[in-house]
Amino acid sequence: MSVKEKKQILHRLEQLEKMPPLKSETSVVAMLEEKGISRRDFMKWAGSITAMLALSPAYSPLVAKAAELSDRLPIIWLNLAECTGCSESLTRTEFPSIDSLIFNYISLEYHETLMAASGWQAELSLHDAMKRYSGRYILMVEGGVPFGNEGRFLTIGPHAQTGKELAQQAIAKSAAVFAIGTCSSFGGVQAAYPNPTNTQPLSKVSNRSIINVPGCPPSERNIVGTLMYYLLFGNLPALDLFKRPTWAYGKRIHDLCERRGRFDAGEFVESFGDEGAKQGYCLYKVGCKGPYTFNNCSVSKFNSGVSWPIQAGHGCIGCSEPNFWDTMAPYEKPLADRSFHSVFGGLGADATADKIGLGILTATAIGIAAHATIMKIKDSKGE
Ligand code: FSX
Ligand code: SF4
Ligand code: F3S
Repeated sequence: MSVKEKKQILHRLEQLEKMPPLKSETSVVAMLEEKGISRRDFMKWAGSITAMLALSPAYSPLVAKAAELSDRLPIIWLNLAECTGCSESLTRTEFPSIDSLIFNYISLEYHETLMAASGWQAELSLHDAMKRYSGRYILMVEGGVPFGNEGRFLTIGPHAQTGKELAQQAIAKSAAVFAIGTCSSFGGVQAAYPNPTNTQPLSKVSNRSIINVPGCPPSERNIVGTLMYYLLFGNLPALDLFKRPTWAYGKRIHDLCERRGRFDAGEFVESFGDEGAKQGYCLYKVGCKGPYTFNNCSVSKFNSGVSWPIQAGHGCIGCSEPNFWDTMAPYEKPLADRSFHSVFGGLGADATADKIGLGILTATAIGIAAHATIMKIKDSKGE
C-alpha cells in the first residue's frame, strides 16, 4: 500500500474513533462471538472484504478496524418505489453471514420495513435522525423515485410526503448517498416501458454524487463492501460509467462465470432440463445475459454465499444493467437472435460491453458451430 493511502486510512480511522459509538452496549467482536463466530473468522472475513475491494492484503487489519468502528456512522435507509428485495437480500438469510451481522451492528437509525415504529412515530424518528445527525449520516435509498403526478404516485407517512421530497431532504443533509438496488440506481421495474408513474433513478433528484449499487437485488457483499470502503476511506471508490464501484462491477458475469469453459467449448444447454443442463453446460442459448452484464455475482453470491443465478441453473437476466427489463428481455432467449439495437445506443450495457458483446457473439457462433459439428460426428457414428 502506498504511504499516502495508509496515512489517509489511519487518519480516517482516527477520526471515526473520536466519534462517540452510537451503540455502546457491545463491540463487533463480542457481538459476533455471541453468534458463535470467532475473532479468527472475523479476521478471515476482513481479509475477504479486503480482497474483494481489490486492496492489498496488508489492508486487512485496517478493514477489521473499520468494521469495529462501523457503529460510529449513523445510517438512514429509505424505501421508495421497490419490492424490498434489497433489504431482504441483506437481512433474510437463514444463517446470517458476517456481512448481515455487521449490518445489524451498524447504527441503523431509520429503516421503515425493519423498524418497529409506524405512522407518526416513524415519521418523527426519521426527521429526528436527519436533524440529529445532519451532515454525518450515510443515506441508503432503495427504490426508484416516481416523478409523475407531481410525485404523488408514492407518498409516505401521515403527512403524505412524496418519495421525491423525502429523498431530496434526506440527500441534502447526508454525508454520503448510496443508491441500493437497480430501482434506486436506474429506475428498475417500475420505470420499465411504459413507465406509467414516470419513475426515475435517485440521481435525478439532486446534483449530489451518488454511488450506485445495482442488482435486483444486489448481493449483501456488494452492499456491505460499499459501506466498508466508505468507512475506510471516507470518500467515493473508483466508479464506472454508470457510477457503480469498479471493484464490484468492473468485470462481466461472463468473465467470472464457472460455466465459461463450457461456452468456449461450445457446450450449450438447448432447453431447460436437458442433458446439457444436468451437465452444467453454458446457458447462453437459453438466454443468459452474462456477456452484457457487469457484476461479480459468482464471487459474492447470495444468501450467505450459498448460490447465484447461474449456479442455480438459470441464465443471468442482466439485473445490474440500466433498463434491463426493457433491453434484456425476453430472458430465456439469446439477444443474438434479435437485432442488437437494444444494447447499442447506450440503452443497455455500456459501450465496452457492446464491443466485447460483438466479439463474444462471433465466438458464440463459432461455439455453436463447433457444438453442431460434434453432434454431427456423434450422429454419423450412430451414438
Ligand atoms: Fe426489489 Fe430493491 Fe429489485 Fe428494486 O431491489 S429486488 S425491485 S432492485 O429496489 O427491492
Ligand atoms: Fe456463463 Fe452465461 Fe457466459 Fe454461459 S453465457 S459462460 S452461462 S455467463
Ligand atoms: Fe443479476 Fe445476473 Fe447477477 S441476473 S443477480 S447480475 S447473475
